[in-house]
Amino acid sequence: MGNILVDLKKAVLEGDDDLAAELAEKSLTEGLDPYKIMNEGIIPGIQEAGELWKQNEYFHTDIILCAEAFRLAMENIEPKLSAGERGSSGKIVIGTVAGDMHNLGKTMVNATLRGGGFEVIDLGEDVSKEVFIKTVKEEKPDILGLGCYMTTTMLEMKEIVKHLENEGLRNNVKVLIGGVPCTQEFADEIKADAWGKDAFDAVEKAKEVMG
Ligand code: B12
Repeated sequence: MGNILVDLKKAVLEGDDDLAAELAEKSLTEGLDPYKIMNEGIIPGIQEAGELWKQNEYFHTDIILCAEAFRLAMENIEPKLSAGERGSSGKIVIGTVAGDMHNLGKTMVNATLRGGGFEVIDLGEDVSKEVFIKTVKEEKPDILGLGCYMTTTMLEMKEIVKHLENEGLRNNVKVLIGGVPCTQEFADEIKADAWGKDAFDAVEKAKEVMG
């Protein structure tokens, strides 16, 4: 019997969405831990696709197929990751900042946060600072999660923190940032409360800033 997670990684890497969805479901029926499926099957597939893109061996169209395979595989395991009691840890509004359409990392963070008992309101991608501010006012979340995946959209996070200050909301909400170009130094620089390195660290940091 071959290793199903190796096959799942390959399906994501090759952008075979039907197969990726099928293997994710099969891994669950075989009793594999959903976190293991995500960490050892789905994530390595998309990571390797990113590497191939960097080396100009994959093109934009290849990555789009990989992203779809990633999405369908995650769709199957997400309900199993989200086992925590909804809202027991706090409420978080999350979104990808303006000008940025990446969402795979955020999808995973949403799943682990829900698994950690957070109520998650996902505003989607390319979210303007006005929408973030309006939602903070309306939903009064404990945490505002900002995802940013390109160096070119990083400063948008600084703007959002500034706007929270200007609107007198900064003390009401913790700001948690994440995404490829983010670092702890950058979080400090823009006066965010914390930076989450990956989907698991996101939950740790969310719990930490909640005290
Ligand atoms: C997949 C991908 C795409 C897909 C996105 C599909 C989708 N639905 O998201 C497509 C093909 C559409 C795409 C488009 C583009 N992309 Co792109 N993309 C990638 C790629 C290969 C992988 C990103 C990814 O999903 N990684 C997997 C996830 C699981 O990892 P992650 O995002 O890091 O998330 C983890 C952590 O960061 C953290 N985390 C994530 N979010 C959050 C949020 C919070 C609050 C917290 C606490 C933690 C956290 O937890 C996650 C799980 O562990 C990266 C390369 C790379 N190395 O990242 C380039 C990359 C991000 N893209 C890049 C570029 C340039 C583009 C385009 C401009 C290309 C173009 N010329 O059209 C467009 C931009 C479109 C736009 N306006 O946004 C560049 C950015 C360079 C830069 N300036 O910084 C990268 C780095 C590639 C490169 N080396 O050049 N892209």
